[in-house]
Amino acid sequence: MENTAAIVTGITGQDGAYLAELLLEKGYTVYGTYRRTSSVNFWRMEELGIENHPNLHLVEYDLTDLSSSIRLLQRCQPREVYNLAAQSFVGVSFDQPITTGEITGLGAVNLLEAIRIVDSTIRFYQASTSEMFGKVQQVPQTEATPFYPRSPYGVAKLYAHWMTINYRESYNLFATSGILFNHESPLRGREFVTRKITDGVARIKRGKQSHLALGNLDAKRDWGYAKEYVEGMWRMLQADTPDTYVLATNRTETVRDFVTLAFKAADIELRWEGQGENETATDVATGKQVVVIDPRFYRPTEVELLIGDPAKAYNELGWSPATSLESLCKMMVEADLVRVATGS
Ligand code: NDP
Ligand code: GDR
Repeated sequence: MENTAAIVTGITGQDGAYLAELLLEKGYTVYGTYRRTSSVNFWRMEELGIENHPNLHLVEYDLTDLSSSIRLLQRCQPREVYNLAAQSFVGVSFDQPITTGEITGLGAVNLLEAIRIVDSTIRFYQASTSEMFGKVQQVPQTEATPFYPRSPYGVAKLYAHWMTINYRESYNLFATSGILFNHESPLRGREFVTRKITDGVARIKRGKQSHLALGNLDAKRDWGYAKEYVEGMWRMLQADTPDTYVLATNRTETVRDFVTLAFKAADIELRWEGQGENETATDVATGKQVVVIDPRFYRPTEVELLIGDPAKAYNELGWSPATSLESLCKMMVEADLVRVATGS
């Protein structure tokens, strides 16, 4: 492999940081793109200790702009482009459907168009999502399961997914789509439910917060470890041909189960009581209410059940998840306990 340059859009996000770390370990020159803001936030790269790596170049880039995308490719001359940048929070997409469409949907097409114009041999990875399955059609979900997205985010991602396939078929681009189920880590954003929970547990344990307010506890998710999922992304672009792959653990649990696991990881046993909006969890040892429901966190439409079958990724790429949900949850709680204790 002569050209080992890769572009990672969304370098400031969870997956961007882990993917950059992986590619740097493999000897790539990484061009990580971030959007212009008044105060850039590189904390994830700092936590991984890669922000000053000599082969990491941080590039300001607007993915809603085609000419920026063209110049980016001309300047970096990558072998691979990983499109991870997105308005990725499902809840916000209901309030900002148009922005979500422009960034999460059309953003991918700017890059596909730029590849077609600048160098059609560049390999492209699109960060597709299990949110595209939406309303349950069949389980476990596979590459062949019909889509029925339930949020503006899911719809925007589905557009980008089909455009990736369309560019693969129309122009023979190496355009691959990874349909990734939820993946978490200590680097997960605090707005997502797992990190909101582990951060909340750590604050409650350290006496800095009284309780956690959550939305739908019945939603079931297939949660894996982000660091392993970025390895899957890389493997997809090393395959002989472009394709679509599901990455998942094939285990599903409710949000409530994750809450119980997280408190357990901090040695707090819970007693659940009530139903619906009146459901609560109490710390058995102290008798204090530590979980309540706040309907503001409900979504207008919900994805009730996700469980993926990663057999194709295993058979064709040799990829499989290794970290159990218990280990993942413990890792996140322990990291948050340290952060809360040190104020970091
Ligand atoms: P994050 O939310 O942690 O990161 C998203 C990245 O996109 C950040 O770098 C963010 O930049 C960037 N971004 C957001 N808005 C814009 C914008 N307007 N212009 C340019 N960049 C922008 O997501 P993850 O790392 O968890 O996910 C990576 C990708 O994978 C996303 O596309 C997500 O939708 C998708 N995905 C994630 C899954 C998961 O479980 N994590 C599952 C399946 C798919 P900034 O820091 O400036 O906000
Ligand atoms: P999701 O992740 O929507 O699956 O999208 P999120 O963690 O936001 O929600 C998971 C489930 O938990 C329920 N929930 C809450 N969610 C949040 N954020 N906050 C709460 O207080 C809360 N209470 C209950 C939600 O209703 C939902 O059912 C993530 C993102 O990373 C997407 O970008 C990615 O594509 C998908 O995973 C796969």
